[in-house]
Amino acid sequence: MQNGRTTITQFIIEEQRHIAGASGDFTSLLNDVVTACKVISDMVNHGALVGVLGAAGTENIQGEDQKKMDIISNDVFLESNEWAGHLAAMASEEMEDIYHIPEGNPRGKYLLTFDPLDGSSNMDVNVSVGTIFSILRSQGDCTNPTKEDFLQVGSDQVCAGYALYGPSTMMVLTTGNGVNGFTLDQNIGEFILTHPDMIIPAETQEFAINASNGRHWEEPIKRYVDECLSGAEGPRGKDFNMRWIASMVAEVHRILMRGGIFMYPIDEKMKAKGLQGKLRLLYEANPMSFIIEQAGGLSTTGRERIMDIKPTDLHQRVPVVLGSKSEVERLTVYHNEFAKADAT
Ligand code: AHM
Ligand code: MG
Repeated sequence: MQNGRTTITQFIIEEQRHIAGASGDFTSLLNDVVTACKVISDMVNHGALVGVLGAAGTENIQGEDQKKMDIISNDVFLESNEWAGHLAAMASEEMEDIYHIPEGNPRGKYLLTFDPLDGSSNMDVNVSVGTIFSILRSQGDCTNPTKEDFLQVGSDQVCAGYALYGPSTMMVLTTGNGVNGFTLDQNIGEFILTHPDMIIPAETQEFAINASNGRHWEEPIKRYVDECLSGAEGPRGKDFNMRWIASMVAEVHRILMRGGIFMYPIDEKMKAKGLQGKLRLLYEANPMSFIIEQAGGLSTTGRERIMDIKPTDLHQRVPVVLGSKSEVERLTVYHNEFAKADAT
């Protein structure tokens, strides 16, 4: 406790006490992840003062330009988590192959996947960015892990979370027992429980999509967005609001706080390039899906539940439709109706 307030460490320790056979390994791992996020938060916060803005001049495995902070925050995550002996290996959006724990360091039973700085194109314009992570149990040999060990369905995640570097820095976590939010108290350097038992409001009148891709969308997405835009005079009978921050962490956080739906669907332009979607299953879609479902929402590709997908590749991409339950269900119905009409 901290002046009657619950710190994130205390919260995790108390949660783990209810789990039979918990050895303290997981608590300790999560502490290292939290430390990494605090370090990244500090750098994001100081921005130009510490020379971390701008492009790195390199590309990641997906052929995307890397920002300086993409590389720095990736290194911070590796350094914070490679020494304590809780992990068998790590995988990141910014690295082509899995990261092996250096020779001489102890190894453990968990795997860590992360997107160290999601929405990093927002860094240079001082808009919210975040870190997304997921913890899996290693299924194979802890001493000699392979890429295949990471290819687990999302429903097998042990823990998922994100840090949001916004007006305040927040950490939102699930270990499969609801979703809790913590705010970083900069004065004492601790995350404090400020948002217990987060639940996504069921009713919503807000949607989020990059509308500049509108001409490439599939019919079900076009129909859904058209109906929202028709407002009170249209089939939905109410006006909708729209947001697009281009920062998934900020977008998901808004949905947790006041409801809504977030869509990054597959479109004709992606299909022509042989892409399955924009967002990555292991580093973005699965952890966010775990959080959304634990907060009472739904997360799908439009066609199937994201956490049921058996990954075939470390950097696999998927379409993402997540948020308030009734809206995601409506989009699933539109996809099913479209598929039926297409088959006849
Ligand atoms: P990143 O991991 O390279 O930052 O890309 C993921 C981000 C998401 O945070 C966001 O939802 C999306 O890309 C925005 O894409 P776009 O610029 O096409 O709107
Ligand atoms: Mg990302």
